[in-house]
Amino acid sequence: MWNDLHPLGRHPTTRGYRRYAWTPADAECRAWFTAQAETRGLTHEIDRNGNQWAWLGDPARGDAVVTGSHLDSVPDGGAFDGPLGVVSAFAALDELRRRGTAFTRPLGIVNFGDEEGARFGLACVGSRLSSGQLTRDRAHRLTDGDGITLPRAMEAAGYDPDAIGADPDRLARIGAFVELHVEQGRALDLSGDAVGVAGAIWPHGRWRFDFRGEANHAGTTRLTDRRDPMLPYAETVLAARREAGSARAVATFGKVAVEPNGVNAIPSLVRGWLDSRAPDQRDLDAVVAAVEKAARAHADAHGVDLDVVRESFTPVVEFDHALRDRIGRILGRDTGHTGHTGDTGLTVPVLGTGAGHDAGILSAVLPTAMLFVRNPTGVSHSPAEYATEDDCVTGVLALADVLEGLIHP
Ligand code: HGY
Ligand code: MN
Ligand code: MN
Repeated sequence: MWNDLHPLGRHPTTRGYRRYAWTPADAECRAWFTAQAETRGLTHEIDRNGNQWAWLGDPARGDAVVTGSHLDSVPDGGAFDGPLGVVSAFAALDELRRRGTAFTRPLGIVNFGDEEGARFGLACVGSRLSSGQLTRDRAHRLTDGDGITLPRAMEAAGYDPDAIGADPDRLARIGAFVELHVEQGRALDLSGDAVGVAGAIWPHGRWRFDFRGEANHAGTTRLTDRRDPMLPYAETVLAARREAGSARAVATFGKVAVEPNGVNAIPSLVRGWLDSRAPDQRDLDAVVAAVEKAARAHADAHGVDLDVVRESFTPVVEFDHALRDRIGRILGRDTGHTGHTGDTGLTVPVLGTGAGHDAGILSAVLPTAMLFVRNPTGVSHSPAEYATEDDCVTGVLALADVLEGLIHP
């Protein structure tokens, strides 16, 4: 299963993945999902927002147990972020069938569309739309770097952009959603555990900084006559690192767009995207405000105009404690974890994370939980992202235990 998915959307030289929403690579991954569902005799459907569902049993009966994740990637992302959760979902179903589990509740497997927001800039579009956290109008205004809007991209892929929107009836059928995900950090490597449970997701967001200066000749324009937007941008990148370092936060300018982007031209416009995250809202607000303040001061000093637009934001997520603890007991009992017993009394590590997930978005409307699988280097959003096969198998068995425990409490 893994080997069938592995080559899809992988760049031949960087070896990273470029599985962006509504592109041919995305369609190939969707075809893979459909094939996996069909070989298992599962019914399958794509909902109005492009999320894919495979079902054992009739979801209309309600109280379904659902697991899965996403198949799209960041630019040159790794093989595990998202796909590990979807492959493990199908493998866990195979394991439950091997065990002879009686499925007294509908079991669903999901591939959420456009979780990374790599093309249109907003994370978790599929799950935000379905849970009513993103309106159709706002989604229709999303535009990629080539000026293609989300509706145009959906139509080109054969989907109806006017159908998108909240899907409360579908989500009301779900009793619990459990997402397995490769850890994007080293907590499990440091604790010596193969699997952990998510406690919370930090509040996090994306802000676009538009520095507008004056295009001019790089060779003939005196330094004093310049209004060069690259300078306040560069100083703001350093300010973001400084401000995050002085707070319990992270801040990254990982994407920049320069117009006209000529070697011998002073730019007219430099667009930089800030990704910032912190354990609590107060820290996050303080860091972003400080970065914006610094950016404005630097822009003024260079005679450059600045606009700051918040493009994506997710408040802190505290996963459902009852579901978390139930899963922790299932895992602690079955896997004999040597992990530390935190304040939850669980023997399985409970991890906070700065990474956003569909399980975080859906936690606003239904009980959700996450399992993390050890990532020996912690590296993610990179072709170097990795998890050992042994740990991935342990993750599948843990997910099977959890699903069985939820179906047969
Ligand atoms: O950016 C994130 O936290 C996630 O990978 N979408
Ligand atoms: Mn990711
Ligand atoms: Mn992910």
